[in-house]
Amino acid sequence: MSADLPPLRRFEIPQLVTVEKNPAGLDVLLIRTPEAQADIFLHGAHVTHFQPQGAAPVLFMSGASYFAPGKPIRGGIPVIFPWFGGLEGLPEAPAHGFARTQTWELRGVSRLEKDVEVCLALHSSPESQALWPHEFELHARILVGPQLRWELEVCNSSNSAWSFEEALHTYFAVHDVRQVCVKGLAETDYFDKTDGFSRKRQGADPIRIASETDRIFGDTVSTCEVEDPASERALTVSKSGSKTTVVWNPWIAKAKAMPDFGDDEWPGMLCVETANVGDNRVTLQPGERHLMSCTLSVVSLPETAG
Ligand code: TA6
Repeated sequence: MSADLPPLRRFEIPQLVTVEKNPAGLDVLLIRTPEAQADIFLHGAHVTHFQPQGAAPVLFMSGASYFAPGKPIRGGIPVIFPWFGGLEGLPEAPAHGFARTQTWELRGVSRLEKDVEVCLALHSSPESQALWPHEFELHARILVGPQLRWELEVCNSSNSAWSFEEALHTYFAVHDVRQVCVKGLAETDYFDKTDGFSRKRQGADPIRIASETDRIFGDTVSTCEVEDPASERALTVSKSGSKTTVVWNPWIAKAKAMPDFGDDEWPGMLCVETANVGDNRVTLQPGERHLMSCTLSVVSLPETAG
């Protein structure tokens, strides 16, 4: 789907950014600065690792993840476009769209004051149009520094309007999901995928995880916070251009059912996803663009107390 990649080494920044091939032959940028570390695969524009200086890794990565053409990486921040979940009317379509399994084109790597900026792009192709018959351009801008900021711009490069769903499907690393809570979604309606997508309402209390949890919260622009007392930190995700937040943990049975996820890995992760899904899907007129972003931060828990 992408043109031949230019020689990637020209994007390297001495002492800060190198471009390697992982054992499966996928190209990956290794960012190592005084402020933070991150790994970004061109496969799916996938951030698989983010660790601010002085903090533990922020993102969960499954030890059983595939790293292969056409297969999604399990963990980090999968990029979901142009549909979330299954594609209505095409049961054989890949779950969560095709953006996460295509090779994105590396457009630029720059050193800013405290960040490294990485820009990537993905354009429609005959393969994508066989699944989703629209012309589009995706532009990713990822800032790696004390925080991680992910900007996804969707452009309608066709001459007719179309609608899409999207998500930055962030897998947070937690000490034990049974001991964390999620703040920011109080008094918010959600669809409960574990209960036939029935519509429910989160009460005043933070979300706690005590079983398989798969909730699609609509019409919310809130910043969310994953409080992880055992790690003495909170992970926050603030967002723009997004009206949906998804909270997911597979728990025991679903973990066992995923071949690219270890049976005993579910306590160590929690997804809090920045999205536009269902009634929050976005419609673009010809030539229109839409920007969604999320910013991930680590805060030591005493600072968030009260
Ligand atoms: O975002 C939650 C969810 O839709 C879950 O229902 C589960 O399917 C998860 O995404 C992972 O999906 P994947 O296609 O990556 O296995």
